Amino acid sequence: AEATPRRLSPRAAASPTQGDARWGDTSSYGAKKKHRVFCQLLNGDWALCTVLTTSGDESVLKVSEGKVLRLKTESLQPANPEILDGVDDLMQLSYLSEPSVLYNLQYRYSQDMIYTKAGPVLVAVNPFKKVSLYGNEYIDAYRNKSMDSPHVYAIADAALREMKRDEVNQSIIISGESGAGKTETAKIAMQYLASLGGGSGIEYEILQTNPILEAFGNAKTLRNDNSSRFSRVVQCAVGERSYHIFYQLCAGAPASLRERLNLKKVDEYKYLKQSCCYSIAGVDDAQMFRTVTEAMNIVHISKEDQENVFAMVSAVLWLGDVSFTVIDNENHVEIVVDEASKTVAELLGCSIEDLNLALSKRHMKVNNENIVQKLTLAQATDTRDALAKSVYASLFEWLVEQINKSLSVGKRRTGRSISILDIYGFESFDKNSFEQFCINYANERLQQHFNRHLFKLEQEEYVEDGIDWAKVEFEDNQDCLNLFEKKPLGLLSLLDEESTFPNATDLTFANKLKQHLNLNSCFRGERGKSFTVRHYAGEVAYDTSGFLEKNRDLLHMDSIRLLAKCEISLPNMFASKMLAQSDNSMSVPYRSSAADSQKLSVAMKFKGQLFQLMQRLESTTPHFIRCIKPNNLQLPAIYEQGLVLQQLKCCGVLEVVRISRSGYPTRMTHQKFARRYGFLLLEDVASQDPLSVSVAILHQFNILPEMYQVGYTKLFFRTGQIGKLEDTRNRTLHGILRVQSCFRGHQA
Ligand code: AOV
Ligand code: MG
Repeated sequence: AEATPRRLSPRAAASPTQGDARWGDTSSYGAKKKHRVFCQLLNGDWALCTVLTTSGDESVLKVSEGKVLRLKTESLQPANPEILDGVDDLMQLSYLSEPSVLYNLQYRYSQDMIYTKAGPVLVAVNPFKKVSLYGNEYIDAYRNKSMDSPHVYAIADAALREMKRDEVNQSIIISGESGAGKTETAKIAMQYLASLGGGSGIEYEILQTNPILEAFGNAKTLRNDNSSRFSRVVQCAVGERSYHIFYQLCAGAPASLRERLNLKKVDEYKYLKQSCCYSIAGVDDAQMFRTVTEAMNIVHISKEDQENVFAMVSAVLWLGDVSFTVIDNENHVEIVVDEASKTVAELLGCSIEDLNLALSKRHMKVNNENIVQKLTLAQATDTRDALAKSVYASLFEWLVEQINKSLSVGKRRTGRSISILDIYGFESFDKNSFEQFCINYANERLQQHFNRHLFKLEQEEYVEDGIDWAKVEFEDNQDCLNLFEKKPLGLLSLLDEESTFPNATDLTFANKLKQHLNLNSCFRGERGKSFTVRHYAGEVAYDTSGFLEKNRDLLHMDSIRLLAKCEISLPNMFASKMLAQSDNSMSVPYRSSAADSQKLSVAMKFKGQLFQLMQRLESTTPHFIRCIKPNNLQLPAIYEQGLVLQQLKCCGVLEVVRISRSGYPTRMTHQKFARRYGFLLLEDVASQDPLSVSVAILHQFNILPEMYQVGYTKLFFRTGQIGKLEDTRNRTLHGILRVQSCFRGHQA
């Protein structure tokens, strides 16, 4: 409400829409009386208002009832005509500026229409409350096409139809930031597909995997009470929790199991204690434990395997409590023989001596000679934590494998699939580390996939309608991908090279990057340990602190050998798998003399997995869903424009819009165009065919030849063109109405 004249905020000033012809001809826009325009308030939000008067370079605006503002006319952005309020596809907007897009999404959101299309992409704004858009009635309506407003169901349905029609595998790619609703959306898509089975059979079993995967793979974070996570066993920030299953097991295990696994209360474990957070509002962990075990029964994980799984969960918790005593004046250590170490040894099925050996010594081969190095307290603690992490990671992998096996046993397979990908989106924080580096690299790859797909779709439509395709420009992000992937002078190769030098530090790494990459247009060296990458979604400054350490993430051979020795089947199996992985580490075997773990670096593994994923996706027809988090409070009915805008950019939604803008985003059949605007013509065209009428309209209104193309069935327009015609049409209609009412006035 405290709107006063102001300059554009830095955020708005930096936006790609300002003065950018590709976004529509906003620069030539002059505020006319009664026009609807957007003005920017003090808090940076855009408000829809009406022009009362314009004089000189200033306009007087009505912002709301009784609220009037005087602003520089050039700071205003045009708004779309009222008939376009709340359209269900952003592509239908005549002005596609940032305020227009934000307004349209907000308009729909306030009416619980959380889904909107942006061309081929579905945008989903998290309602943070139950919305009545789901369930069998809706599923049926989308299946028999009696409903066609944008929806996850519509996407799942399209995937299904196209899979059958084209006999091609499909994928539904869901992205967005933490808490935006990716996992919920994935579940809604699964629900639609599962309903095909009529609520039983394999589809039902697939749905039942959700509670299991969430128990072992999700945790409470500050941004999301049910966040899909991947590494947080040994470290957890205040106010967050580790994986749900730890709390569920401690709260819900029956007495006999509790005794066998020697379970304590959650606040007695070091790993869980550090965050001072043990419960989630509205969630009953004991009840969830029963849900999880029930789900495990349904997907045929045997009671024995379940017990083994929980034994590993307990072992991980107890590992955190294993402590060390210093045995000499060089700070070398041995494990303390107490309840913690005894319990771990028992649960894993090894001896205390073996556990001690693995955690307090390191065996190395130097110049073909075996030597044993004693570990310091810090090294031993790291080794212990690395073991806990890898046991948990192996456990998760094993569970996924079991579930996949059990679901495919004896089941008929058609050979076609729909994959649902729930993947973290582009991240840009105040401080960005190795995690953001990997995530953003993955998103850069996905963005390329997305662009190419979009490009193909557009091309097909243009070719089909016989228009000149060469005039459409697309930007590619290949340069940024090269910056990451080029050998030997790309970010990933340089990181790996530096990771193999025992004396390298984060600073030497940063300097190396600056030395080799400073001429790359997507790269900029910063002071000290930082560098900036120009991503498709904007620039991100990375701090190299911890990069080398995180990239090495060594699990020492001693730990793997320990697991291999264990008598219990699970750890044993984990170890043989890790050994197999390290044996065929074809690329970049670690030459480091500091540790003889023949192991791929984290970045290389990540790249390998990403390539596998991309390969799989390339062979599918993709469907894209972009989830948006409208506020950070996880509360309903709060729509923060700045937050939404930033995500629209990061999710590539504004980019889709921009890409489409560089083509001919507005399409209208000859018939519809002639019907809608034909009456504006001065000459009589009643007898002419729609195409001739259309051409006459284009001429009369001086629409420049480069602003449109005439296809076989449709007219294709650059942005903003239809908006102009609509304005004229409205003015003319208003004129006619005025004349009519005047006429009626005279009659009276
Ligand atoms: P995420 O998967 O994108 O975050 P979730 O799917 O877990 O986010 O959604 C976060 C929360 O938002 C859920 O627990 C719900 O309370 C709410 N929510 C999301 N979508 C809907 C919906 N369609 N209807 C009602 N509530 C919804 V992360 O895994 O943290 O990146 O790592
Ligand atoms: Mg998630």
